[in-house]
Amino acid sequence: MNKQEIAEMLRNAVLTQTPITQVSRNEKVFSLTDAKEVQAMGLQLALEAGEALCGYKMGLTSKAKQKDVNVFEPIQGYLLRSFEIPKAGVVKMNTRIHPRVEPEVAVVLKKDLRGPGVTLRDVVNALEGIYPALEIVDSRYENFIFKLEDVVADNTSASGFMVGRVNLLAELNSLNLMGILVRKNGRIVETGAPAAVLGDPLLSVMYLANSLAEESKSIPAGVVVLTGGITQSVSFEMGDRIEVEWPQEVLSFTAE
Ligand code: OOG
Ligand code: MG
Repeated sequence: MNKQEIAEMLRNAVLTQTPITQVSRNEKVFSLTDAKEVQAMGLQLALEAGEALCGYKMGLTSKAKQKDVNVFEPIQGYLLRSFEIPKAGVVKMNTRIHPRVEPEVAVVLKKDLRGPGVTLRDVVNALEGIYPALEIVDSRYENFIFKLEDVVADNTSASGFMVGRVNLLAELNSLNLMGILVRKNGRIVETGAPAAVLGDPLLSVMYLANSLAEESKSIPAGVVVLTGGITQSVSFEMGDRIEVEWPQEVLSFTAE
C-alpha cells in the first residue's frame, strides 16, 4: 500500500468505526517519517471533507500514558473542530470504536509561537490561558495495540476533547501539583497531577512549537493545545458517566 492508501484506510476506519490491523504489521518498511506523512495526508483528507483544524495535541508525555500503550516517546497530532465536545455534553459511542478518556491540561496562546529555539520562558510569555481539559482517544487499530509509527499515522488516536472554562493562569505556580480525579459512575478510577506531564505540561507546548518548526509551522494564537494525558486512560461504555475533577472545575460527560 502506498501512503495515500494508508491514510484513506485510516480515515475509513474512523468513518465506519471498523478497526484495522496495524500498518507496521503489513508494511515491510514503515518509518516514522512515513507515519508523519500519512498523518498529514489524513488531515488533508479531513479538510477536503469540510473539517476544520482547531489545534494540536501532544501525546505520551507522561509515564502513565507511555506504559499504558507501551510506546515510550512523545508524539504529536492535530485537533479538528468536530472533535470538540461541549462542557457537560454527551460522547457518542456510535461514531467511535473503543474510546477511552484521559485528563489533560489545555493551553491557549495569545501570540504565535514559532520555533526553533522556543524556550519555556517564551511559552509562559505567550500564554493566554491554561484550562482543565479531557481528551477522548480512540485507536483505529484492533485491540488498541500499536507501535510508535502506527499511532503517529493514526493521528495519535485523537477522537474528541473538552476544554473547561476556568482559566488557571493566575495559579500557574501551583498548577503542577493540583490534584485531579477521574470518576467513572461516581467511583474514583484515576488520580494524578499535571507534573506527571514532563514535570511541567508547559514543556509539552515548548516541545510542540520546536517540533512544528521542523515543518516551518508555528502554534497559532487562539488554538487549543492539549499537552498529553496525566494518568492512564480510562475506557468507558454506553451509559457510563465520566467526571474529571479539578479543584476549580469539574468536566463531565455521559456516553450515549
Ligand atoms: C495514544 C495517544 C496518546 C496522550 O495524551 O498521551 C495521548 C493513545 O493513547 O492511544 O493522547
Ligand atoms: Mg491525550
